[in-house]
Amino acid sequence: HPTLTAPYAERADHAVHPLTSYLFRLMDLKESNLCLSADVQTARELLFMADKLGPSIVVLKTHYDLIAGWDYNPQTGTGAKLAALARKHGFLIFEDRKFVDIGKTVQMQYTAGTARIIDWAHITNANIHAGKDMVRAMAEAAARWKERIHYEVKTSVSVGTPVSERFDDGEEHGDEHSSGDGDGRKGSIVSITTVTQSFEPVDSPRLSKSTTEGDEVLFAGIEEPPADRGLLLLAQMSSKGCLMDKEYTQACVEAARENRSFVMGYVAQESLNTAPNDNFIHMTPGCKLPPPDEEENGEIEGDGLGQQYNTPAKLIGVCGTDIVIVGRGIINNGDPPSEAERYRKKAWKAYLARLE
Ligand code: BMP
Repeated sequence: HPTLTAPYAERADHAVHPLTSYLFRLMDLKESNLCLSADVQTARELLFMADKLGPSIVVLKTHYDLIAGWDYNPQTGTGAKLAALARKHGFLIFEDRKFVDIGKTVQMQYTAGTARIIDWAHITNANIHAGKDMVRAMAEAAARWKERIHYEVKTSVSVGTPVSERFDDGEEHGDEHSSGDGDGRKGSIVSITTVTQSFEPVDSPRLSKSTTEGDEVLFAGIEEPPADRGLLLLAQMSSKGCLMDKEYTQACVEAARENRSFVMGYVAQESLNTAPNDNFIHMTPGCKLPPPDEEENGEIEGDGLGQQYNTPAKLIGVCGTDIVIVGRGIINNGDPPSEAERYRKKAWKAYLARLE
């Protein structure tokens, strides 16, 4: 596994995908390899958690379809608000949608419909059981999305202008949007703001590297993420009795290598970087720490519904993942921001130990 002992900063320099490169740099800068799985009940709680825990994390993982009161308005809704918090604190948004269908359907689910995931989620993921062509379909959709963003920036049309007035490329841009807060405006692309607005620097001792370079305000020494979208392949799962076999996982590895400009890496339980030039990023759920007063080498109990847990030390240090994904371990704690810091420190320590 060629990437196990390479520092994240070094892997940033060699990453094919611009967003992977950005994420590795963000990890290095924030000294964090923690992703929060923000599986809370309401949009209000989601935004609260994103704001409070933002300084500790590099990725915020959502399941938009389990959030009550998700506001679909492209300019003022939950996706737009999350995107603003992502800019404020410097983290990427990962919608854990686990797309699985024929390519055409997946393209539509990814870019249109109610949630318009592509507009606010930097990263999403796919289960390739239906065949790897669907990865190419999503890559094409993301490339079209990027072209629109570039066009938007070049012509500096203001945010909030109806898409139908901004583009004349014969594509449907979801102008039928009706589930927002009803301000009568037609749909527009939330992520335009990602490109045109600047970060609000955050006051935190660990993130004291905020600087201004030229006209650009840099958050914690890093610019805004590139206007790219990335995909993680769901190669292995944490749940008991998971039916994803070795052959399926290997098919994910092949699909990743064939789509390096769109696939950032994997959701998996171990490192799948086996070839010398593999530099994919790995994110791993099923992560929990024992309470602070208990021994860390003890078993961590599952949730009784099939979820199985490992510690950050094992997942990062032994299994070789890059980012641990933690949900209930943090959210169900009485003090989520402190608990997130406890996880961040443990996971970062495991990474530093791996480098030695
Ligand atoms: P928790 O840490 O509370 O067990 O949450 C884990 C999160 O990661 C959930 O959002 C779940 O959907 C997701 N997940 C997982 O648990 N195992 C996988 O293999 C893939 C996942 O996306």
